[in-house]
Amino acid sequence: MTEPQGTLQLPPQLSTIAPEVDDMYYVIYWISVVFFVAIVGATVYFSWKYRRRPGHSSKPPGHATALEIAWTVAPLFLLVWLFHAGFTTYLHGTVAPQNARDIRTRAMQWNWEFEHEGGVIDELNVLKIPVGEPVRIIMSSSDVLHSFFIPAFRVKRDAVPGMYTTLWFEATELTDTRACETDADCPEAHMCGRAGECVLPLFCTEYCGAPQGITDSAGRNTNHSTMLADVRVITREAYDEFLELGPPPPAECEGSENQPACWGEKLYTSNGCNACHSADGSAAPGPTWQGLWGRQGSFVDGGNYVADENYIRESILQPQAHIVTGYAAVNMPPYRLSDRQIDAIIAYMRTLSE
Ligand code: HEC
Ligand SMILES: [Cu+2]
Repeated sequence: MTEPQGTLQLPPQLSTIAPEVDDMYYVIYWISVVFFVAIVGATVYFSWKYRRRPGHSSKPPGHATALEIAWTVAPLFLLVWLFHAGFTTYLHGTVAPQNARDIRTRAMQWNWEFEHEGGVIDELNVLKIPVGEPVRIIMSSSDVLHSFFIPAFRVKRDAVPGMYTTLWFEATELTDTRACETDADCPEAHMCGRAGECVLPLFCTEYCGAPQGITDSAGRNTNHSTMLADVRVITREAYDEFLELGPPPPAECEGSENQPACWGEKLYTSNGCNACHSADGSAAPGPTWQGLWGRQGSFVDGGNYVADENYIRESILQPQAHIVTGYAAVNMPPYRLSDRQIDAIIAYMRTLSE
């Protein structure tokens, strides 16, 4: 596999549409160079040829209709052709192929959230995509105008509050995820991502943020120029596995002695379970999770249960299947969590029953 090379002006072409976009760019670039040289050259030449000299007086030229028509019509053809070629490329980048994988993308100050098929929501600011498959990005914004830009793919479009915008691309190369400490350790057009591995950068190119260097209480950036996401092009197999298993445990839980429970506790708050379930036995709209694991209970429509793995799994995915006695007044919404995430929640619940 040869590394696609960038040029002095443009980064390497890592998507199927990149060559088409670059060709268009170079056509316009060279047309501009040719006209620039011709016009400036003629100006300089005529200024010298018809400079003021003693014994020469000006002889104003007459009117050359044929010449005037020629230099009006010739650029017209050129411009119409340029419009046609540019618009065709634009349409290629806009209309996604039928078999494209959908990724819902939510832009917010100052993060990117990606939701894949089946409702799998990845870690914030991490975009995983399969190589060699068209991917459609369906964007929305929850606050202000943002703009989605991946230079190596030559795609860019605004994320607008109150409407959906889409774009699509097909990545042609796996991301070289070698370990890194700074961007300089990574190949051309890559940056050193949050996991200490090289990734492709996804920028927000809209000025959507506060002044430099302001961070919120959680230490997150609140500055649009650092509203960066890591793009990782992975194999189809790895992508399918990701869709099935969901996102991996968060990095903060690495090295924790009960990693699944640590992850489960994070999911408890990040999914808002804590709004209805307490972890310490205190009263809440839903049953407390303290002592839930292994507890015996009854349903409003009769029947008893013991809270085991299958029961908890069903309670999360289809909460309305069985209603716990005493809790018929509040409806728990169904959650789309992966098996691994449910396992993590169960691991956390178990720590509340010890
Ligand atoms: C809007 C409030 C609400 C939210 C949010 C909520 N639940 Fe519930 N949950 C309930 C109520 C009410 C019940 C009891 C009625 C029932 O069985 O549906 C319940 C029941 C359960 C049960 C069975 C408890 C028992 O005592 O048998 C489990 C397990 C559960 N929820 C897990 C979760 C998880 C995991 C989340 C977050 C991903 C969550 N819930 C979010 C309201 C909520
Ligand atoms: Cu932004």
